[in-house]
Amino acid sequence: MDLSGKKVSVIGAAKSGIAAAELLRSVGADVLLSDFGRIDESALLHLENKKISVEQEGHSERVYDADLCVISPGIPPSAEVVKTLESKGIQILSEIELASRFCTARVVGITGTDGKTTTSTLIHRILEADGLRNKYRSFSVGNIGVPFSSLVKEMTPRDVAVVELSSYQLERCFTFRPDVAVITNITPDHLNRYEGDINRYAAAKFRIYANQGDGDTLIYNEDDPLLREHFAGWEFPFAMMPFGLEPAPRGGVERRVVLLDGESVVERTSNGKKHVIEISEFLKNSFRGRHNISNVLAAVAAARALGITSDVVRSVLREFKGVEHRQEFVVTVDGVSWVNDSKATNINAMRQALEAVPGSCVLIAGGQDKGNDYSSIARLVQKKVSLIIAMGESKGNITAAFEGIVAVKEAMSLADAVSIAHEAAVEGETVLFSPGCASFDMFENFEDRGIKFKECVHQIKQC
Ligand code: UMA
Repeated sequence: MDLSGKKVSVIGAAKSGIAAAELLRSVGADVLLSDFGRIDESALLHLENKKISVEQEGHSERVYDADLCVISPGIPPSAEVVKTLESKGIQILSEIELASRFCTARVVGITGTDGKTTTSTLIHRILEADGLRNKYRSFSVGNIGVPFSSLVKEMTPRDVAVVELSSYQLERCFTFRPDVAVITNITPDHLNRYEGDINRYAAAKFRIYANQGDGDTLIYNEDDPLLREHFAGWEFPFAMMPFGLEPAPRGGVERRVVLLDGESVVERTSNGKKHVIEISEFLKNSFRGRHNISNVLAAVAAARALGITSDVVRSVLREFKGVEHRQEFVVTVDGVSWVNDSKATNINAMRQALEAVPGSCVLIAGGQDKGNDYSSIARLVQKKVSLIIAMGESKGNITAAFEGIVAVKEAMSLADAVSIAHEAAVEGETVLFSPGCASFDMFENFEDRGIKFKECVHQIKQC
């Protein structure tokens, strides 16, 4: 893509926007980085050093004097600036699309509502281990927190980019073509951005395979009803690798990575079945639950598609201890296990965490509600939860949904929630912090929320 001398506006000056602006500047584009809020001082200094023009506290008319626009994922299609760009016929690319146009490495793209960070991390670790032997590098980028644009120019054709992709990032992708694409599942999330329509949300996710073709692979979870139905009976111009914990549907594509007797992961080869790993070898306190078996199946399938041997896969899986803020075991205090699942920003993630808890738990939940239907987990809550501690903006909704089903208390702050949980939980129980909501009502992001939770827990341990 020749952007030399082209005028490009970049909208949003947080991580993605800054990385996109730097990439564009490095290829000779005339860049304007525009944010409707304030840009922090250190970022301003950095951008000034890179000779990137910046405007803040509003998008001016200069934004529309452009040949092309690159947009940050957090900016919704309904934003005024987007509508104006569209009305003026200026092409808008996502930051991922931009980066992919400069990418020489092989690409593994991972999307889905839940499990994408764990699956991306597993695939990245497997590739890192294989890369040590075979002299290439794996780059973990995208929604995981490191913009694709920030590292794409370091990548060579020998390397692999493992790109975690949100639906936001897949919007406005037009030519992005991963060699291997993974869809972990699709359940309601972010529906406020998609006018309450799960099909619009799914359509954004499906952009992950839209440009795949001969030689590429699509890996998807057949246990997910929406995905199973979507891909049933279709013929695609690329390899399909369904996986699942449930028996395969009749007449579907034969699975190449299989869970045998609920115990062993095996690969189906032309010479029969080849053992990869027993699930007892990778499930552990810090990495547990059925959903993580699904994530492992997806990662093993990706490794297979990339031609990585099962001994590399096995050694990585045995050592894998999970990902921070995803059902992360924190500590045991007085016989009570504390688990940080701050990444659970929707009901499905909360459901998975509850299912993975051995025995009963005290659940701390709440935050910024994205239109949650709490009734969908009422039975599970009744079975597993001894007390719900509701916090944040949605505490009233949570109380209303679960009162009469299980004991509910409301907390004034996270520290208050932790202290109530400490008083209430009995030996052998788990305190699960799985908010099921976004974090922005009280915290900077889910990482900030998870770190603060762990701080509170360590404080009660010291008392
Ligand atoms: N802004 C404008 N004009 C507008 C609206 C917003 O200028 O009309 C500005 C804001 O003031 C802000 C910037 O745009 O400065 C926001 O950009 P952003 O929200 O895209 O933030 P980034 O730091 O670039 O982070 C993004 C992803 N954020 C979102 O999708 C909301 C990060 O995913 C990702 O890690 C990062 O790019 C690097 O690729 C986070 C996330 O919450 C983890 N993702 C959601 C999720 O996982 O559920 C989708």
